[in-house]
Amino acid sequence: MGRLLIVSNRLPVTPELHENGDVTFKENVGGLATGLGSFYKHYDSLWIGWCEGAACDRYELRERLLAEYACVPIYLDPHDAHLYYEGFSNETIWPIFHHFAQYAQFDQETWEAYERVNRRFADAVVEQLQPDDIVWINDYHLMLLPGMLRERLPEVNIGFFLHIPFPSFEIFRMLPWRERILSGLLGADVVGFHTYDYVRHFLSSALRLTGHDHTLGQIVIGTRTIKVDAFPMGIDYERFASAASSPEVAEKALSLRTDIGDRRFVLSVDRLDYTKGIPVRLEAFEHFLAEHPEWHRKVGLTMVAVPSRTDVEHYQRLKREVDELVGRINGRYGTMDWTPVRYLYRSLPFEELVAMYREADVMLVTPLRDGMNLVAKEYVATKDGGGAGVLVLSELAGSAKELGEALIVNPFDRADIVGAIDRALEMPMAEQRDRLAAMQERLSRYTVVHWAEDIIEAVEQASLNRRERAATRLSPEVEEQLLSAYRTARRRLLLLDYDGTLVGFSARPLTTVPDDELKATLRALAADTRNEVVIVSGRDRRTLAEWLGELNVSLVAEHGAMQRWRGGDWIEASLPPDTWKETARPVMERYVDRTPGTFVEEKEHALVWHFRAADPGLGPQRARELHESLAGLTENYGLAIVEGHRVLEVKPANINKGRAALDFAESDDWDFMLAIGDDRTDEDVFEVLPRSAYSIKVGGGGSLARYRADGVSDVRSLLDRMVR
Ligand code: ADQ
Repeated sequence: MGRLLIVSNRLPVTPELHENGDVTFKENVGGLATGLGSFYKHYDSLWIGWCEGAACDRYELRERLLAEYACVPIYLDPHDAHLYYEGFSNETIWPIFHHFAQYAQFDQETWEAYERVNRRFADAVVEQLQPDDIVWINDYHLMLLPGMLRERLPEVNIGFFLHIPFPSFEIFRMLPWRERILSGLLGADVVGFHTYDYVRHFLSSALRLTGHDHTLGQIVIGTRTIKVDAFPMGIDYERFASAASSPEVAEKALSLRTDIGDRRFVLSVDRLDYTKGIPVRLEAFEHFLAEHPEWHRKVGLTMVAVPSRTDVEHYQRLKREVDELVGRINGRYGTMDWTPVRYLYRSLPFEELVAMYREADVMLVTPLRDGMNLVAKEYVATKDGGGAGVLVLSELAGSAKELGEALIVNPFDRADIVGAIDRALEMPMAEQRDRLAAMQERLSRYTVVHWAEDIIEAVEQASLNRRERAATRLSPEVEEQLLSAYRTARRRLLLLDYDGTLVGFSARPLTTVPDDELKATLRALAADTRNEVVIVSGRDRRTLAEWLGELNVSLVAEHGAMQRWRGGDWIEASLPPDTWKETARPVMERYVDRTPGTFVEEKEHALVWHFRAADPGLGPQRARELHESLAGLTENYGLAIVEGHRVLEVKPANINKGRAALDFAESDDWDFMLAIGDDRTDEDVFEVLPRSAYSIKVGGGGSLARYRADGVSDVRSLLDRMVR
């Protein structure tokens, strides 16, 4: 593979301009930057991101960032940056994706800025990109970027990872720009989330809004396959585990202990964000003190809150609320020598943070919703080497999925948190260590580097798959080869499926009448005496005769139950009587009543249940149930149940398109054969044809066909070229 291009909102370093004009660089702390810092320097990679601040637009800075940090800065117009970052990213996406819909702003102006900035990122990536590079895009600020890149460079390798939760469809649907965001994300080859719950939410939104279903997390769109999966982010475990025993940390821990005395030490550390559940946590601590006077003066909560998004109104309000709560608790319970809540509103240097983790007897991590929460993992890691302590963890943090040995709480349930604090303070040391050890085992294996490698490997695999598929693509070269074989042939057989191959789908099957252009193409093909054109369809004979009967082509109706050879009459296959319909019809009609948007189509020898217009989640589920309900019939009457594109068809088992195709294939000495089709029933045709035949599958998914076309328009343009 080529290089790795990491793209995120911010670069891992920030340039600082000093009064004397010098510029120095400060490494940013925080999940991705710190975790991947060492990793990305070892890879042949570049990091592309927004560079904020007065120093950024200085020309010589670009060169230094590139040479010293392998970073490519993007400069944004400050007004646009504000609308994109504080605006759309943090006032629309952040609240909606964390299920705080009541805080979300829907503002066309910030959306447009978000689009513009994503396009700026796309320009910057395209400028750097070389063939075979992997582009790894991070987080909610850049959700349109995968789609924008895909549009410009269809073959580019893209991984996307979302660090925050993906909301349930019922909340996601509120976003006026929901389709645009989904199609942006679906531009990637791999879309990653922290947990399987977010994967589920994403897949359900994709199905409901774009109609694309998935198989085992793979969505097929045209000839592209998108892998959607959970990759739980880890931490730089060693860094935290070893720091805990370093002399600097030991010194800080000692001075911390001197401050606290022999009181029990409860800690919480987060950005000051409304998703982190800080007020409920404080109230729970207040109630704990009210219910457990025996712990007064014996325990203290230290709450570290890092200032965050201070320009956004909801954050300012939260700040006031937290200040008041802390004041209230300390006013009510504090004494001359005991402050129940110590509140630090600032960021801490690494050693000081680790010293806090090391000393904390209880760590309270109770977000109302959190993509992962790395603080919980960092706390566990610093206890490696024999430390004790209890992690109280919200079930709504992604990390709860991996840290089952923590005391798991519902962060909205104050009483639950109160109970957990009590239990944590009373927990025997041996149990504390056992629980920590189990979590440490897991976290030390699945580190941040492991996580990053997993994502990159998934993108590499997707890229290999793409190359394999490209080999079977109906490329211009293959098309030329096919056309030249066609032109020199004397006897040619063309077996063409109708729906999904010559015309697109519609919720109502009777509306996909052939247009004049299609008829003209088929007429011209049929006019060539060297050609035998056969429409091989699942449709009933009346519709086929009405729509295509005037053309000089052969027709195969109901998957081969009836054939009308060019110039002849309809011939029926010998079939047992259709008495089975009397049993099957009422069963299918019951499903129509229970599933709005569905209907039964009756053909001469088949019954079809159509669910294209049904709820996209319910339709396939009911289809499976119906399949089960009808299963008994199939053996007794010699029937087959065939699943097509949003249809379930019951028909005689010994009838299939392959048999009909074979009748035509064996009727002459063809020196050119072409079969085109899009669904399962066309596979029977591909299967019976000799290897020398040209077979083309329309769309993605497994197939026996030799080649693939993206869609109906590719098929039509190929046929047009044949008659030209
Ligand atoms: P955050 O919401 O920022 O991240 P979190 O995962 O806890 O939340 O990461 C915070 C990071 O900042 C930690 O590495 C922590 O050490 C550091 N930090 C916190 N308080 C600090 C302090 N006072 N001083 C110094 N450093 C401090 C988003 C999502 C999360 C997801 C991460 C990573 O909201 O759900 O886990 O991205 O994907």
